[in-house]
Amino acid sequence: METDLHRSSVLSESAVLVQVHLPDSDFDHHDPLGELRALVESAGVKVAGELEQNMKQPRGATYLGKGKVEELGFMVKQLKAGVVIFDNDLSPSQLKGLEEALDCKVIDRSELILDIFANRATTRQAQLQVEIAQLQYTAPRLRAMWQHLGQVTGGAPMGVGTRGPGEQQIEIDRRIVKERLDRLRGELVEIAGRKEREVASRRESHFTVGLVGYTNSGKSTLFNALTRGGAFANDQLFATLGTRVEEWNLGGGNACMLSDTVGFIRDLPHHLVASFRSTLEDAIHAHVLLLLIDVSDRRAPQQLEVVEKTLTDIGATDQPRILLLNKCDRLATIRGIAAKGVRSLDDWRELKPEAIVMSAQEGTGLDQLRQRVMDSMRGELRTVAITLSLKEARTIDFLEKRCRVINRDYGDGVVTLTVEAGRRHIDLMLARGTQFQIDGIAAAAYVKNRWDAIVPEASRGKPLHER
Ligand SMILES: Nc1nc2c(ncn2[C@@H]2O[C@H](COP(=O)(O)OP(=O)(O)OP(=O)(O)O)[C@@H](O)[C@H]2O)c(=O)[nH]1
Ligand SMILES: [Mg+2]
Repeated sequence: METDLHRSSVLSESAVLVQVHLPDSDFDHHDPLGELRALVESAGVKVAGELEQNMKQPRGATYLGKGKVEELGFMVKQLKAGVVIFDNDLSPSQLKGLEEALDCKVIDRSELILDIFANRATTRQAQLQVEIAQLQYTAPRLRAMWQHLGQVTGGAPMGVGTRGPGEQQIEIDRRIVKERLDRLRGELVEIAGRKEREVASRRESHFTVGLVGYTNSGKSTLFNALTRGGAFANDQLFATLGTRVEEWNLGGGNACMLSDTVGFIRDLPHHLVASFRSTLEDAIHAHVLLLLIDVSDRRAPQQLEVVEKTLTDIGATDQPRILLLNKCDRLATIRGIAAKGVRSLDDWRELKPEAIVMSAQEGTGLDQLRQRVMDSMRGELRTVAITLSLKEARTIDFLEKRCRVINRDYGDGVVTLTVEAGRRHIDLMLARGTQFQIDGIAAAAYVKNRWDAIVPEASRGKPLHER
């Protein structure tokens, strides 16, 4: 089945950006249209002009007041803009009302994001996800369009219990949209199921680490610095839409699987969040999350909040998180950071003492990061006596290489190694199917009844994911 994405309705046009400041809106005072501008430029659209307006509340059919609409109409003509893009979310009828008044295409931030996703989706999964979100988003707009048609063609008056031609058309369109949605969802469920199994099996056989963060925070750059790379990193929002997984060699014979994925953004259209859930599967189930923020962005504190909230929304709450303060090199070059509203590194250190200060681009902080992930991976080290057959040469070799061996005691075809091991080492040996004993007890039973039951002194009282 061909995917019928609505590719780029705005590409190669120039746009006028509009932002309405409502009393409760949380905008960036230094550069209120900054993020929308970056999104628009990411979509390949030229910004022709910008308009801001303070309002107590939006006004009915055109969102803006009459005078502002006229001013905007004038700008559109003067600047020969092909599209008006609102930072605020507009209702289908407001979008339509504005389009009529301005005689120009009008879209809002959610639709722009959908557009960017539609243009960048390369995997079948991403394409399906975007089209589902688009259909869900466009369906209510179809309604507004047909209702309007009902009125202008002189159909029966619209009202409770009456049905104009528009109303009948809505029924037909709705059915078509619903059928297509059902088909796409069916296909996506299949792909998502496969993906879930893939993630689950990876998680069983490897220690998995997920990279998450706001869009453009440097995830793919870090991914490329830590693995053999291959992720597309670029100074644009939503450069990455799919998931990439590669081995990350942590040194000393230890490795984990690192995944890079789509970035988050504030007010992501909720259809998109829902349909992108399976792309985030790797992150949701990772053993550890690396949470990246771009400290050179003055909106970094708000972005961190968005990332934390999104992680809660998608259910990635059980694993430990390591906070990475990325692009620290830029703080040295941004002059007068306080004046620009950017937080200093000292502020960050005070606020988030556990975070790692780093630069993915220059490679600073990578050793510290490696060490922290290694610590998480090994878990608390405990001194245990492991007894196994001398025939288990590979496992003996594994223990000799990966753990500190304190004592070796050879007996009748068996060896007892007293080692400092973490839960992870034991899991790996169990996953290989090796038969062995820990402190004289069958390994699986030991793990269940002793290892997990006895919480080391230092971890008591901490929530499970922090142990
Ligand atoms: N100065 C500086 N630039 C960086 C650093 N890390 C990444 N960048 C730049 O930031 C931009 C975005 O980097 P990406 O790695 O694509 O960011 P991302 O988080 O993967 O972004 P999306 O996939 O779009 O969500 C690129 O131009 C990188 O070169 C850093 O430590 N310092
Ligand atoms: Mg990326």
